[in-house]
Amino acid sequence: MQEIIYDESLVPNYTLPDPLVGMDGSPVTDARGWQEHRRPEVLHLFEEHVYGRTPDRAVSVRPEITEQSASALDGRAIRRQITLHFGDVPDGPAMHLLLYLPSHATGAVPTFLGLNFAGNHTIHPDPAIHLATGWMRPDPDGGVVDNRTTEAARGAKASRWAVESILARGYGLATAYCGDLDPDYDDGFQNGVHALFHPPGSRPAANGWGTMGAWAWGLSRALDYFATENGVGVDASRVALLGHSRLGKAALWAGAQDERFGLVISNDSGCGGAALSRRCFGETVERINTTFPHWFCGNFQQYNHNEAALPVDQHMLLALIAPRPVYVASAAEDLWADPRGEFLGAAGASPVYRLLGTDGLDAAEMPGIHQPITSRIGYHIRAGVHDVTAYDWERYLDFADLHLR
Ligand code: GTR
Repeated sequence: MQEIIYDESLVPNYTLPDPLVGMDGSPVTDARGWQEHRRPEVLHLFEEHVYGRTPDRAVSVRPEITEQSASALDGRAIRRQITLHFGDVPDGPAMHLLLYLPSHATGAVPTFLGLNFAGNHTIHPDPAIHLATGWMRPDPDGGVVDNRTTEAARGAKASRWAVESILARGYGLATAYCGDLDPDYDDGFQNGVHALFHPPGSRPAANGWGTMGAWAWGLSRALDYFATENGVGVDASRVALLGHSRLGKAALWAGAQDERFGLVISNDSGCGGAALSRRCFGETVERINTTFPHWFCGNFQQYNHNEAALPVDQHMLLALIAPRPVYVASAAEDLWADPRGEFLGAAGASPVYRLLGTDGLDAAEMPGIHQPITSRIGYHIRAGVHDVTAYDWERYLDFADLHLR
């Protein structure tokens, strides 16, 4: 296994693939060349080599509103809990969405959408939130017993979800437990939504989707629902996707594939997210593929300790979101996620954003701590550890005010 590098002077020399030069060597010189030729090519490269191909076969989705209240959170919110049942089989996979909307909203509102790690009931102490069902990874914050969540976990992750601030600033918040879509362990792709597409016992091909693909797929199904159910109160043209860490990787992949998402936020997404793989700083491709062999596609394993052979790097994932606003955030003590690599990922996407007529990332150098950049590619690094904090949310709300209103 490669040594873990936490020292800038040990970062190997590398050359990034140019997002604006096609595989055949031809330069991309205008928006049309990007949109019609290079963008599909780059998307295909990420499907083949990194995340795997998301099946395009449609499955039936049956929405069911399981609970709602017009006066949740002391009258501040409208709360809806909606189950999206996938496929026609009874007891098939289902995604349980929790939606809060500002109670003072008139009409559909811009809404943050993000998966959570430990169940909807962990994001706020609100006693009406349904307890998550299904397999759950043990949690350092407690509340998980025998891989099932319990009442003790209610509100345990509330510090990561600035629900009251989001509502006060006129936004909605929608979330679902990532394990509804695919439980986060290597089970040979038998459970979660993979089971809808693969006969029992079969594995996806070497370019088939893994867990990241399943999580991203679910985010798009939530957006489908918001787009078709006008009455639910979400403005589907202004949905800001957000994810922390592994769920930040999934948010970026969802935003790259599905151009309906209006804004995408990566919070400390690191390796396989916003950070450049070629830097080999902190978590590497080899380490992530070893610890989490189910996250990416089989082909990604070829790049273990072999990053230079990748036809892409993560700046090109961010470029796939162009010209839509994207925000990359780092934490100074989160070296595992390579803050500088995340910044350089954002910087590397900038030429595509500029080609498409935006200001891209308006920074020549990596900014200091707590000096947010708010151009079309946004970026900040805050003090502290791998987490989502009130500081991060304030920046995301400011960024959404600027770019999503
Ligand atoms: C780590 C993993 C990271 C990141 C993180 C998280 O164990 O190595 O890539 O995803 O988990 O999701 O918090």
